[in-house]
Amino acid sequence: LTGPIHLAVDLGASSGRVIAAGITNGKLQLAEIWRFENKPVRVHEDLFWNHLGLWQEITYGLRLAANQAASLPDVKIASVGVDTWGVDFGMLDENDQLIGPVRCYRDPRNQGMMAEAVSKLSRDEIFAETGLQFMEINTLYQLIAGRQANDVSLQHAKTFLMMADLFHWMLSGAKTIEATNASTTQMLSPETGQWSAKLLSTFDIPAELFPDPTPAGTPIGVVHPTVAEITGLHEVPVITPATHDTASAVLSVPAIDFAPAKPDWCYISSGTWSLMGVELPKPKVTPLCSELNFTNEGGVHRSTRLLKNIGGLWIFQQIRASLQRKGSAPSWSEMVDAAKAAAPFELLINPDDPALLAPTDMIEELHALSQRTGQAAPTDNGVLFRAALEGLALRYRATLESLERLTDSSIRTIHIVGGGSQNQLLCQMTADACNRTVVAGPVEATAIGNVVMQMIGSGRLESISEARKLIRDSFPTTTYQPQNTQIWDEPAARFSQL
Ligand code: ADP
Ligand code: LRH
Repeated sequence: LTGPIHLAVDLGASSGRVIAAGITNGKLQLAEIWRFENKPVRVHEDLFWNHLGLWQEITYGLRLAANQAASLPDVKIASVGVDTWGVDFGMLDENDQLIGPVRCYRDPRNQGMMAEAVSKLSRDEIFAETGLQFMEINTLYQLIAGRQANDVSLQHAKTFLMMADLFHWMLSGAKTIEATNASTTQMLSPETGQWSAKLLSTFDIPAELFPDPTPAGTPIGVVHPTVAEITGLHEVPVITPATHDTASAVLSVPAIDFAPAKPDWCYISSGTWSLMGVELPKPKVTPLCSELNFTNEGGVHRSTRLLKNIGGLWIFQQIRASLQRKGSAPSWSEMVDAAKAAAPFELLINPDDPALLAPTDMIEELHALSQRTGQAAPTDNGVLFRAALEGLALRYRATLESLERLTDSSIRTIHIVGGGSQNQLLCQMTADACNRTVVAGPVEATAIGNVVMQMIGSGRLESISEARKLIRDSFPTTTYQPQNTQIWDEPAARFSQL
């Protein structure tokens, strides 16, 4: 890398990384500086994130970046920005002290809170105010759960920050909420981009906790002197990217057009979750959208990400975690090879089955699921690996149909970005089940989206179109054409009855 370098701190639900990026000879170049694990921490029934451990990893990674930059003659760190998963948050008290641990969206105390909410304000009214899909993990239901539990952190809170904003505050002292991640709360109006006063007052959530949303690409401060001491990033600007990882990932889809009214491509941001949708110029807060339970999340430059959350590679990850606990630790490619070798459609799994959201042991849960749904017990782990991937492909097929209905358009290409784009079997299954061309890559979509937004914010890139051209010119993609599509028809019919 040479010249000005932008640092992306990119935290996913399964891992975090610090990535440095610069432009050399018209190409965006990335260097992975530091990578670390992330996983929820259980204490009795409660589920948290280890946010202080994450902060330690982040500052360690930033220190490495500063050291490497100092050893290279033409390199200068120009800015830093953080993105994370959506919906989760932390709070500060009146003295700007962090209050309590940070909860994980899979925390069981959220169960039943959606029903609680719609008993106060109808589902239609909540949807009209927010345009968001109904999922128990949404911030709104987490806050209602906190109120119900008389959580002291809520009683003492003076500032509410989403996860990435919390890390921006730790980095710089700035208390901001970036708009794309704020849009995942189900408390923001997609029309105005502001907090919904009606929702906050209905659920007794104090409006003064919430800073006004800040657009992605805004410089929000510089690295705080105390953090500069440990990282070496003296006076480095902090520029907020699209802090919602999915918004950053969608920004780096190597498509040509930005937010077309009639999209002919869709994306799957493939990681712990699969986020499948289209990028539109305006929200679609329609009865059909509500019925199909799609979401209108905020994208960069006030675009809309009309998408659906699909249970994702979480199941695949948790099968592996279960095996790890028993002492075997297959690699991703070993799991994919075993899935390839297994017979197709032995077990159908709906990745959005609520029982799979946070089971104690995924393998045991999948055996219980096979019984509950009247399917044969899986004969070996290969069947489970394959079923986790086939379940995703089948869910993508149904979601594609809904997307085309919703947007009244024909989708020709599915872009798969993120860690899951490396899973060639899943990419081919997606092409086959959906009968569409799949274009896979880039893998580090989120970090790329993060840095290009910092480049736009610092004036180094002019527009989203220029950023996307740079991405197309810089990262190779792999194309999968549909094959044997008809073998998916019968399982798709069975799947829809699950
Ligand atoms: P998140 O941001 O949610 O933490 P990532 O985008 O980092 O997720 O994707 C992680 C997932 O990518 C893993 O769970 C794994 O299934 C998949 N993955 C990572 N590396 C590979 C690989 N080499 N081959 C196949 N799949 C992979
Ligand atoms: C993906 C993601 C998704 C959210 C979920 C909590 O990492 O941000 O967009 O719904 O995590």
